[in-house]
Amino acid sequence: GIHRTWWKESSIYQIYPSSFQSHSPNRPTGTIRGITSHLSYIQSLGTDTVWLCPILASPQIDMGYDISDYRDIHEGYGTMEDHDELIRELHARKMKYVMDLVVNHTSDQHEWFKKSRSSRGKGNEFRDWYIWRPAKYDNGGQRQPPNNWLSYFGGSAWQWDETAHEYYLHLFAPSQPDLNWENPSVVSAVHSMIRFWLDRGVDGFRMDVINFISKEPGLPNAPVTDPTSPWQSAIALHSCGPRLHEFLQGIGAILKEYDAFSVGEMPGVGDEKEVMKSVGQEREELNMIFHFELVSIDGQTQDKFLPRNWTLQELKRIISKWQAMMLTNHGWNALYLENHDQPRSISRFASDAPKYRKFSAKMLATFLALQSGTPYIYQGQEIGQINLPRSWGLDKYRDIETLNHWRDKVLVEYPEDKEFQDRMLREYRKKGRDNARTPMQWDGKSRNAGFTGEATQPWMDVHPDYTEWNVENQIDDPDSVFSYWKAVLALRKELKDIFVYGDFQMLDPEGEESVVFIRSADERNKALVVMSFKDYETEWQVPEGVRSFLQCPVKLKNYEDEPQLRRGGGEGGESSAMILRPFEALVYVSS
Ligand code: TEU
Repeated sequence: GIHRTWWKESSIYQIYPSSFQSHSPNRPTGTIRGITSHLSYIQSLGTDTVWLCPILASPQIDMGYDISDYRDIHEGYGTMEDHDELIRELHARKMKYVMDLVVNHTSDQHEWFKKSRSSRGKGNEFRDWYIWRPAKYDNGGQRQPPNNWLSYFGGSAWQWDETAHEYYLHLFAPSQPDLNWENPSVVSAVHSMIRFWLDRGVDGFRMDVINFISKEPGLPNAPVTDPTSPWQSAIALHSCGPRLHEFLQGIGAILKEYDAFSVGEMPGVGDEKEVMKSVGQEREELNMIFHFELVSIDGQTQDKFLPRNWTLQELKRIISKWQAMMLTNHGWNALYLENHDQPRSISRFASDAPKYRKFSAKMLATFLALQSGTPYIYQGQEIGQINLPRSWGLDKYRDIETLNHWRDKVLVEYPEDKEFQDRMLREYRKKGRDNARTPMQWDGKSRNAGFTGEATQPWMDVHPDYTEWNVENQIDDPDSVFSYWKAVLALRKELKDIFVYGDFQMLDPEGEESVVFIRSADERNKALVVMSFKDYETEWQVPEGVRSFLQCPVKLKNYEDEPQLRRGGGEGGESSAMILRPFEALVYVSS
């Protein structure tokens, strides 16, 4: 059987500190004390581990994923004392605390980088802490970057530095230089920083783009996949390099000493052998990883804002692949549909039309939380928050990824093409990271939804639908999205032999309308989970071996009245089809 442990049974609540809660009425962003004030709320949802996006000192070019001091708290969020208090309060509630570990890169304002860039001389012991390379010169004698790698935030992944006349590598913004993990001093500095936080009470880490820390030696050019650009997506060359597992085991050994938890963010990873090296139980590297196959389903590889048509069949293939992979190899899944980099799941995978929003939210909660794995709920997801209003212009957007895309790509490559520009603006509203970054909607009455004081302009506007969609309205309403999340997370815990530790079987892999799976502990204890992904009525033909479930109690449903079954002509008059209403979700449990 599966090895039992707390982080498999846990549900994790992700907080975006900038947008959660300000403890003071005149702050434009959330604060750590604001977070501490809501721990009972988080616990009442049924989540018992909290992951905070970066809260360390940072110039905030990329919302804290650009750290300038690994041992200090970002001023706008509070102090070290506030942070100690948060940890104390979490532990007093028997909750766990997961910190964001960002060690593929630092901010260019970090002391290490300031020293590194100061000279190329032999005496500069920090020079080799980052990835520096001399320029190349083309036939016309023009200076060129060392290779053709594309940065995630647009343009070349190399930045020319005037001080010592070399380029440095930055897979993200130029203000986020990549650390050189080939240098043992970098590795030991990271290790000691990890210990520093574990000693302060941190229970584990979410590791930012952790598969990027080992790159292909020699940093060769990437193959040309986009002939219209000099810069090419190089993920195969800058991720999962030859020393990745050595580095992960180095970190893993420290985590083991402290019995600490880990989840690695791993864009571009999908190969079973590679995945199992990182999360295979016996390898002691990571407990679980975030993969990107599901959230990449609707975008193109070279540019996520270029839409891609997808089918429900593809979605089911991805789910089945990861469920089977982990269950057969004793790995473990991290389940997510939302985070601070992704649009809201209702808008993306179901429907945010007023008539369907609540059904969609509940259906997706069922879909996420009842798979095998540890579910991550991103702040606001539990009350059904949706993407930015269609009416918002770019002036309300804040994210470097979207704003760079507009400035460096759309305006440069399509300066006259009004139609393309409008199309891209619509795509930002579908996939831009800002969709998930509006402030948390606590109440419907005060001007900033209770996020900060009414006289303060928040760093990002509150979504105008807060008047209706907010925590206060939902917390005591048994029919709310919040109450449904609570119920589904409680059911998962109550029947953990089935929902946490049980097997997974996808039914009807080809069907384009619904997702149906079976979770089972053994022959007697199992559940049938049925979900419609359509905004119209559909019919699901229930296979013979599955029909007996329809006599079992319905443990969860998102429509008030009973499921609509159609009786077949056969003997016994067993039901043979289900009529599913828009975004209907049903959970039958046999035991
Ligand atoms: O994200 C890594 C990552 O792959 C994303 O940048 C992704 O490419 C993009 O969001 C999808 O469009 C992590 C953090 O979660 C993200 O917030 C940071 O910006 C990034 O790393 C750099 O630290």
